[in-house]
Amino acid sequence: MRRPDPTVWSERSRESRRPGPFTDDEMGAYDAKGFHIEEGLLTPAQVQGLWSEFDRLSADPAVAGSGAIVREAGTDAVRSVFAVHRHSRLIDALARTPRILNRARQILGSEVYIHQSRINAMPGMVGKGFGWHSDFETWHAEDGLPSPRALSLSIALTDNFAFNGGLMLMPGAHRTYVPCVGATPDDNFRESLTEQKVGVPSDDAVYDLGYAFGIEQFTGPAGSALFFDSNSMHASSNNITPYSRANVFLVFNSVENAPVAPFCGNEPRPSHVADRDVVPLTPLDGTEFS
Ligand code: 6CS
Ligand code: FE
Repeated sequence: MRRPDPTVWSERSRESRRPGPFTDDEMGAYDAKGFHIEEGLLTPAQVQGLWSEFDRLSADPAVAGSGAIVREAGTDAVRSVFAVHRHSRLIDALARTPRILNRARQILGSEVYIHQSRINAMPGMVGKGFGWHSDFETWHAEDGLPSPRALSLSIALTDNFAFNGGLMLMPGAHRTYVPCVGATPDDNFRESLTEQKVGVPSDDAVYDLGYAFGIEQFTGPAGSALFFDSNSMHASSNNITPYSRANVFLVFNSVENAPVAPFCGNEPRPSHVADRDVVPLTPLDGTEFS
């Protein structure tokens, strides 16, 4: 179905347009493609700080006890750590850094909060990819977000190459919403975060979108950033190289897009995967994320 919603919400009406860090050209490109890539959003030192947090959180029994650690099927290797903004003051500060927070506000045209955060480790040799999907499909059906007024920021914690699972996106496909047939199993997240089988587009839909829009890939040195619309069609392949592809993801949702009852009819997902506490993020008091 054609997306009825805008992509850049601050353009809804000129007077509501939010100035912000993105230039008009960058906003135009984001509107058309559904994503924006830039190198050097973070310095190597800042990346190192996040990497240390990942190490700490991955080994923290309290984090594991909360269910926030997802391991690769059949191994002990960490696939994802969720709710990292809740367990790490440094990652909370990253989300509130003005030059990052204001980018999300500019695109979403409102105050924002974190719907979900995670570090996807994509470990070398054993990191499994993510099949083609729209995050919004899940966040609408299983978390109850009414519209795609949300975006993800993915920051590379290791060099992202074409060969070690770099995230692929179909430029422009975010304007098509692919309904997924079938009922959502209860507690689907217990399987979907390791391998998503439900709520993914049919092969025919992937063929149609792939041939219509093509594929681009987020690659770049550690510290590079990808901002992408919640309804972008994206995927990543298995990582059979020795080089892990670890990225931190912050999902900014508009405070005007608060979750309601999940549209699939199931109970809401747990807070470490979908935070239902809609409190606008306050910017750090001018101090840069250290
Ligand atoms: O279900 C979710 O929220 C997660 N699933 C995928 C495949 N991407 C977004 C998110 O991490
Ligand atoms: Fe995703």
